[in-house]
Amino acid sequence: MAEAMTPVNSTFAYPASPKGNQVDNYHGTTVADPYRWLENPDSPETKTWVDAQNKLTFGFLEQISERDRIKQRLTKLWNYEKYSTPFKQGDRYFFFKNDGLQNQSVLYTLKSLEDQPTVLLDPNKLSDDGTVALSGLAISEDGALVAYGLSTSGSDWQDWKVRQVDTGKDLADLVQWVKFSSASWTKDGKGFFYSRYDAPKAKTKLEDVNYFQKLYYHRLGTPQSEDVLIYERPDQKEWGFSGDVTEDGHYLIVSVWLGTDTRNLVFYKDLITPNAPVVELVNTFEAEYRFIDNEGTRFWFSTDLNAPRSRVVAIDIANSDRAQWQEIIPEAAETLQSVSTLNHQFVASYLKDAYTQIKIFDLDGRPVRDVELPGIGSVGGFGGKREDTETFYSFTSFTTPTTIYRYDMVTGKSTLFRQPKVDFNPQDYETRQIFYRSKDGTQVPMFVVHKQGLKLDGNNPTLLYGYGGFGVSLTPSFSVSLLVWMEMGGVYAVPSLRGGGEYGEEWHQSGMKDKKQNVFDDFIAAAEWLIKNQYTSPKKLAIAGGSNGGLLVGACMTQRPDLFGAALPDVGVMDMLRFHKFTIGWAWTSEYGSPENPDDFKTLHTYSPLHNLKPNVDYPATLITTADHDDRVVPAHSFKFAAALQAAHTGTNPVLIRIETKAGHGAGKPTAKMIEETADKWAFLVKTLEMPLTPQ
Ligand code: X97
Repeated sequence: MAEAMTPVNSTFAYPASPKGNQVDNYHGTTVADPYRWLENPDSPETKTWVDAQNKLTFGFLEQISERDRIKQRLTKLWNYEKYSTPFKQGDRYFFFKNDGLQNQSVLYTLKSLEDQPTVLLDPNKLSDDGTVALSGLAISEDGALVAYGLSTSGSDWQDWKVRQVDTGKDLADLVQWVKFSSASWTKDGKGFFYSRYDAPKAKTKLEDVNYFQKLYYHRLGTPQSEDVLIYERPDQKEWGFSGDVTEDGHYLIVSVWLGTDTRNLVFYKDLITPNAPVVELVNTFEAEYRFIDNEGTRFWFSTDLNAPRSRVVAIDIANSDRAQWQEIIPEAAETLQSVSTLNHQFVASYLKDAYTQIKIFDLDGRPVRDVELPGIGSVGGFGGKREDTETFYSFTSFTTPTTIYRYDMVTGKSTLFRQPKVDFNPQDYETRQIFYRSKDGTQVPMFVVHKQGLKLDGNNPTLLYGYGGFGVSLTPSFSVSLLVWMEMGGVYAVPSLRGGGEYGEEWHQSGMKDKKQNVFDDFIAAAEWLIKNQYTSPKKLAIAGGSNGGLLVGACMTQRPDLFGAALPDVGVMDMLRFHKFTIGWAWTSEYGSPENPDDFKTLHTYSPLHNLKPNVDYPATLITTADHDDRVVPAHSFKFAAALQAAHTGTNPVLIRIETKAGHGAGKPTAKMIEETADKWAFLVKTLEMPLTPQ
């Protein structure tokens, strides 16, 4: 390792990040990787570096006088009762509720919705600091048993246990090394299907690659070592398997997934006929198939086969010849997102310009009605059994806290079920959806939210947030963090970038692999639109995103450092040449391409945030965030990017990294940590965007 150097500019003395001499040859191109040593999270050097970075970051944040006040306001507003949609299993209802500031939501059960609910599972009791989270749930057919997955400190790894609903007591069962899996009970309630990996080495379980997932059956009352292997493919290390028992209990649907590729295979196994084999129903990766339900041998799937915005087809497994497949609900102008069956009808959830529409069809695909929704927002729910006539859904928008409605499938009437009380007036805010043109002329929608009566004087602090990948859609939703940002005078803007799923698989593919630059161009064009239309100016404009959105922020700040005042890349993929070497990173090669492929390497090298920082550039004020147990996107991405940014950067803007402890990629993060993190980010923006704070 070379001599330790401490880059100093007029404000900050960054921790020493010694440069090693690692150089790699990619298809004839040599690429230096001086901070390779930061890939080892357990070395004394990395630990010292992390401590020093956090010391500098928190030292900076603590000096921001508004930080405490922001935290107080967040805490006050966050403290309201939050309900999930209730769901029914056997003769019971279940739902989640968070009192307000509880670190984790609590699972309740009750026999009738008028009864007093009883606590079934309170994750807050499982740790002192809320770092054990419920990350999976499956209830047996009769509602008597609950299989539940627990994740510790934000890791993707899960332990599954089983609780008796009547007694609230756990059985002795313990199922370990589960990841990227749900659980599905056999109808007799004697056990459940789940997927797992081989046990990793304890020391490197947060970094080691995950290959060879296997599908198992766990029989209640037996040790995991006796679980029955249902399916594995030693010849296909990348295949993953998810097992779902059909509502009639007759079949196990085995969906084969290949990383984050949207295309999958579909196999099934007859659970009634003893020793029935796993049968291949769809055995080429050419489209996405999502099982909806079945009536005997007639299986319904939603699929994007020859329909990028998706449609519903019926396949008779007794005669599964493709020529015999029937189209039930054709592709529409809107994008089909999910389908369930209730009251012997299909409930189909669509996205129109990134907001939800719900349509009901009969089982032959004839339209029945549209569900009238309270506004432009996002809807979840519509769970239940095929014969149920009662169901529940949630509605949220940028200014509507998640509200729960009961829906009667027979009358088509919605009735308010749970209305949260949050201390703000939605009328004080306005949401617009505008459409702008990206670099190549593509029209992109963007939600813009802010206080009513905003002055378009080019001077408003603005937070531009994006994701842009994996077919993931960003749809309107309420958050206290956003509300507090707007209370401080902030504008919030969310474009529906290419790479997302808002307009179906074509939209997704137009932001993938060698078209990834389209995503960054869309984000940059969004920034330029906000500036041109007098919302803000570069000095007042911050960009934020997490995970694939952290990559987005990293790529855009390296391409256009002049365009942004601040950047908040959270748990980002920053090293596009090595992402495939850790945990599940290889799964993203369907989206990004692979550094092992010469053409893909060229593309990746042109935008990889880590490899596109230039010396002596005045980068935007940057707060990189990550966490020590992030085993989805290992923190090494953020560590290496921070070291390289601090070395390359000139000027007085702070470029800092905040490393959270006992936390991961985001799922299951305790409320206390979320509030702290948001307070730190907003304080960072108040300081670096020089926001005039009006007292609250
Ligand atoms: C993942 O990396 C998830 C990794 C594991 N995984 C797959 N396919 C999923 C899954 O590789 O869980 C999947 C689930 C949701 C969305 C997409 C894929 C799977 C599919 C079917 C059955 C079982 C599992 N994801 C990406 C991520 O976290 C984005 C969405 C999920 N990234 C981090 C991408 C870059 C940064």
